[in-house]
Amino acid sequence: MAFSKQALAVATAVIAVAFLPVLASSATVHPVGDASGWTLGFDYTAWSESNQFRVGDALVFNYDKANHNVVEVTGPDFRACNATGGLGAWSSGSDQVQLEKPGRRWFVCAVGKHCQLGMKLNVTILAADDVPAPAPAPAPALSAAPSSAPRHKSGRPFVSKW
Ligand SMILES: *[C@@H]1O[C@H](CO)[C@@H](O)[C@H](O)[C@H]1NC(C)=O
Ligand SMILES: *[C@@H]1O[C@H](CO)[C@@H](O)[C@H](O)[C@H]1NC(C)=O
Ligand SMILES: [Cu+2]
Repeated sequence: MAFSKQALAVATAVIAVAFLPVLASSATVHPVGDASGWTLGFDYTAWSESNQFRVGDALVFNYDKANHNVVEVTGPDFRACNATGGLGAWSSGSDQVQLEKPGRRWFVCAVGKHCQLGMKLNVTILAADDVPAPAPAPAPALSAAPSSAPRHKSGRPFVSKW
């Protein structure tokens, strides 16, 4: 019965590792535009590209509600800055938008020419367990020199003397 116990242990370990990224990752609330918020004169394309959005995360649009709003549109309407057929609209000045599904979503400000001036954001939402490019495990069979393996030169923690 030693074999089946071992098999069970292996299966348990495999299941634990398979669920680790899900357990380790927590939902992130992304403040759109960071400290700038949702406003004119900000590059939301660059902001979007520098963030990673996952199912379960949320966007928060913070803005002056006297001057701006948030309207969700389709991809073509996003390109055309056409907010008339909006899929959703927010105007509280602090709007949290939950990202429930993987895929793309498009948001614009529908005030005046703000969208044409750059108040437009699209995000690509990844599946919650879609781990981007994990570091490949080293191939143990190929290491001919076991004790002279190169050591990390950086990342050594600074140890302060008390
Ligand atoms: C959305 O953003 C990406 C870059 O983040 C861009 O390549 C794409 O053209 C944008 N527009 C639409 C309609 O998806
Ligand atoms: C704007 O979008 C709506 C709905 O998507 C569409 O019916 C309308 O024709 C569009 N207007 C323009 C000017 O593209
Ligand atoms: Cu605006």
